[in-house]
Amino acid sequence: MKKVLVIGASGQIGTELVLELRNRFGTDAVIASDVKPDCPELLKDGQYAQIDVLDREKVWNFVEENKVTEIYLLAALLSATAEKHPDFAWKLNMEGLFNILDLAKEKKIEKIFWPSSIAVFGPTTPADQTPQTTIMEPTTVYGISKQAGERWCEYYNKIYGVDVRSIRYPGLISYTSLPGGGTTDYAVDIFYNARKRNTYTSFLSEDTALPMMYMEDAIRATVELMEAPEENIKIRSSYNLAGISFTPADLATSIQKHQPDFTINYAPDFRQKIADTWPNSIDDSAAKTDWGWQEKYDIDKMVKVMLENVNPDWI
Ligand code: AKB
Repeated sequence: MKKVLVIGASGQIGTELVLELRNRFGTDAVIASDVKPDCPELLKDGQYAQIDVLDREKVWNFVEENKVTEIYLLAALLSATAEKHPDFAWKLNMEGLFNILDLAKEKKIEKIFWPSSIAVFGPTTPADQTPQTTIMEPTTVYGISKQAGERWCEYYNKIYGVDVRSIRYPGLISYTSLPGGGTTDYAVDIFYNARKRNTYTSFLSEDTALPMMYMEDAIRATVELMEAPEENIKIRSSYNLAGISFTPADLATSIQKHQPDFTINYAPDFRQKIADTWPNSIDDSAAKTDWGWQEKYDIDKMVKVMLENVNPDWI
């Protein structure tokens, strides 16, 4: 029987992923967990456990006691926070991954999802339509941890037969919970500020193009990848995934179609340096060929949904 454990369920991806998995496989089939003691409001209909992925013994006991078959490991420190806490970022992002990979190596679970990121690329990577396989010299702690993680995922698959699947997420845009600690977070903050103040000061410059994606597409991609037949998954490091590529100025123009008086200013901070090393756009033809990936949201469709749904009182 399928029993899914989502680790890091309180985060931006986790909340929506648990909702979608419960929708597809039933509430009882999906356990939400996070290091935080309290279950997020939206996930209170099902099982919740406080789990620190770094507590290997607790994770392993929990998995055995609850007969978990699949794990989605989302607990990680993102790019901006990782630069401030490099030691802890490395520990959480790497040790957390090993704790879960080893569970599958010992045949205690069947399948793992682990997210990588566009942060695996760096200043020497071709920035436009970045290919699946290319130069990867990341210069951030987060990017280095994700690149190392990719190599380990591929190794565990090749050497131990672990069924681990992964996506290089672009910046993700959603309204059910706030993102935390990423370089792409401006593309979420802007909507709260647009609704509350009709103005926004972007921490990235107006012409900084980055790959982004609306959360519904990202969640669908994640579940489609995990449900695809094992033989279709040819890439065991991580799949490139493209959605929408835009700059802060493009985003402001799209918002102005709904709020013509909306204004944007630019005050780049330390995150600009991180963004400057990341791709402008991504080639995701491998994901399309191998498991039939297709995005549904363009910038205008995403902007309309975000403006309609963000809660301005959250900021
Ligand atoms: C971040 O900005 O750190 C993340 C990512 C692109 O992985 N959103």
